[in-house]
Amino acid sequence: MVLQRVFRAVVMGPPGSGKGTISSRITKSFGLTHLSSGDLLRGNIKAKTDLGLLMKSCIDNGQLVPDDVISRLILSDLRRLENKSWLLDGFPRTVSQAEALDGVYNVDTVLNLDVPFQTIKERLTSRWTHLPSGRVYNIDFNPPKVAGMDDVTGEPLAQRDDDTPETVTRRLKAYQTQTEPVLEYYRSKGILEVFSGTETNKIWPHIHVFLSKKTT
Ligand code: G5P
Ligand code: MG
Repeated sequence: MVLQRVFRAVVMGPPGSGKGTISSRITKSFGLTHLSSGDLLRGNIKAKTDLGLLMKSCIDNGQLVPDDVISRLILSDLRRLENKSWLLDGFPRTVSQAEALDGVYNVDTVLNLDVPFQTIKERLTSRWTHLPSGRVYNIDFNPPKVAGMDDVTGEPLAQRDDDTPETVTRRLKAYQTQTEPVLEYYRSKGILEVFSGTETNKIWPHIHVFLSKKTT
């Protein structure tokens, strides 16, 4: 589908709720540019930039990185996407980040993936990621064609350092205390759309119908 106007969306949801998985389906179907704050930070860690080295322990411990750091990073990337439609994944994650985004751009819609915490814990320990692109796999749900290798590049997959059971628990806590208030923020603006479920394949058709209507 070709978008008829510039469309700006945010996908929210707890760690492991399927934001990355849904984002790749949205970009394939609707042609938005996907920007993931987590992928951006992991890219910096991999490239051993000053910022990456500074933020690594924060991320490995399951804590959020400081608001000003991530806001600056994302907003400067968005500047490159002037007049393009985009989908933000993992940003904003605090009310202060949402306010920073609001100061510069109008967001058309916020999709919230409402997936129970119990479902999430099981998923994350069996996740494998192609770090350069952010493509995600799961041993049970969407295994790669060749075990341990990315479908597109054939490069090796890795497990994220923050996918251990203890760190996942800390990430879920950070989500409850710091990110859930962002849902209220967008609800009060009338742009929050909630999609509840335990399976991405069942949530996806609802998102597809919703976005098809929204983007025409
Ligand atoms: P990230 O990278 O933003 P999280 O914790 O928000 O990380 P995460 O872990 O990337 O989110 P996701 O994208 O929501 O999860 O989920 P996913 O990867 O698509 O799916 C998870 C797994 O489940 C995959 O293996 C997938 O294949 C599988 N799966 C999907 N659907 C199904 C299904 O229906 N069934 C089954 N069985 N499996 C399924 O952030 C990381 C860190 O970066 C920092 C923080 O430190 C954060 O902890 N950070 C920020 N800090 C401050 N502010 C920000 N804005 C920040 N952004 C990132
Ligand atoms: Mg993700």
